[in-house]
Amino acid sequence: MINNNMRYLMEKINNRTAQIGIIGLGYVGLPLACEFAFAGFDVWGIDINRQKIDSLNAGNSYILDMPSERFKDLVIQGKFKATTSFEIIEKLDALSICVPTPLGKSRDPDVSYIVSAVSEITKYIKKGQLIVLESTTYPGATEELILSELQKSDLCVGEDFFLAFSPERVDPGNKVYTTQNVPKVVGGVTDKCTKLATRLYEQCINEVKPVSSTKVAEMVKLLENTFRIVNIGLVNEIALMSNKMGIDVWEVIDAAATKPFGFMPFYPGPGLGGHCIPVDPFYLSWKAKSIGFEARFIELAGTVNAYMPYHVVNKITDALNHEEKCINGSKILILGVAYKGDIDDVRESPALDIINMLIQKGGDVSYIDPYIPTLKIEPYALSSQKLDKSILEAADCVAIITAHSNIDYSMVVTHAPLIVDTRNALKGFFGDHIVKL
Ligand code: SAJ
Repeated sequence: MINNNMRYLMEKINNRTAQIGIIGLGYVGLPLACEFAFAGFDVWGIDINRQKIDSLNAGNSYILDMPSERFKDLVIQGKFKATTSFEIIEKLDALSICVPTPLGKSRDPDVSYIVSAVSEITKYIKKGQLIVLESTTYPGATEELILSELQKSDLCVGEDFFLAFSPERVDPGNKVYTTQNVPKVVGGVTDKCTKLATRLYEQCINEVKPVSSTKVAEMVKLLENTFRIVNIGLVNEIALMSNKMGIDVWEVIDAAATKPFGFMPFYPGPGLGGHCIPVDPFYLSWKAKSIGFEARFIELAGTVNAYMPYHVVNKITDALNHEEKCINGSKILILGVAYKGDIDDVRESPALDIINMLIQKGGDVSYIDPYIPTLKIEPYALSSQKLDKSILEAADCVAIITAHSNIDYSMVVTHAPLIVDTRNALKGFFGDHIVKL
């Protein structure tokens, strides 16, 4: 039975007069806020970082996927406003939480950002509001961390307020799949919660997939990213085996990828970076462990992927050794340090571990990455060099760790005396001075 709260909110969603709030204005929250604003809603962005708020209110976007040219019109039209004050929640009808969910030092889930956002929401929550958690977390977290807190206010979920989980599926830097055209999974605590959250996202996202509960929605996201970490771990192990057998794993993968069904290519690399794949599956394995279940695939994939930076350092050591050189005292130029190609993010990038190990072994290490002007690897601070033939010729070894598409690889092949290519960036180039993963 639909009550007045639901009817009233549904009406405001349908005529797009609902006031929308997004907590956390990062690579997930800001594009989502903009999609609601482009759809005609008035949107408030809430973030604790004053610098971000000031930049956004000045019409400047710091997210590559949301260029300022598009963003600033929303600010000029007054459709998007940003604030550090959570008090605005009192004026909102719907609220999405898009805060980070990293791993703590002991690689356990760190849900502190969700907890602090919820503690603010409980101060200002009012009847009739819809709250959606988007941050990736373990199955059960929406109810354990949010529902339990909000119910302390004597408000009844599904009647007085509505609560759902909807996993973010943002692929930073992806020009084809954007917030608007990637199907959105939504699961509510009650049917009414699911219906309201589904209707809300339908206003700005092309396809919305309702599921029966928050736990199903939470598990959908974890399956998606566990699928990746396990398959990346598998292909890294195949690469290690192929290496020992003298087989070109890249040729193997390309040939296997001709199979039109039942196969999906993944590629070996120097390790696993980013804030999703190396993190999300460990939310699942942590929760599984808490109920006495060992998620062996996740743990094994983690072990294999964590070994890859060491394997790359061994490849560099062997390549230099072949030239009767050693790491100690050699000029080693790292090409690409972001965690994946064509983005400006170094979080968990394997390049950080590789550079640290090479410096520890006495290597004279420099790097080039057009997306990353400076790099801090305690206690070292490095700056990106400019790619030219002199820096290539001066290096004892060039290691391609991230394959940005805007690098002139023919210059690299022509002028670098020795190259360790961990990404098959030099596919189609040949030479005895090229060593592949
Ligand atoms: N990687 C490999 N081999 C591969 C694929 C990735 O070594 O075959 C490495 C990358 O170099 C990177 C790490 O794994 O260091 C993660 O790469 P990713 O392609 O999974 O990129 P992410 O971390 O940006 O993952 C995001 C995820 N999006 C969300 O969680 C919403 C993921 O679900 C997407 O599938 C992925 O983008 C994507 O497909 O690009």
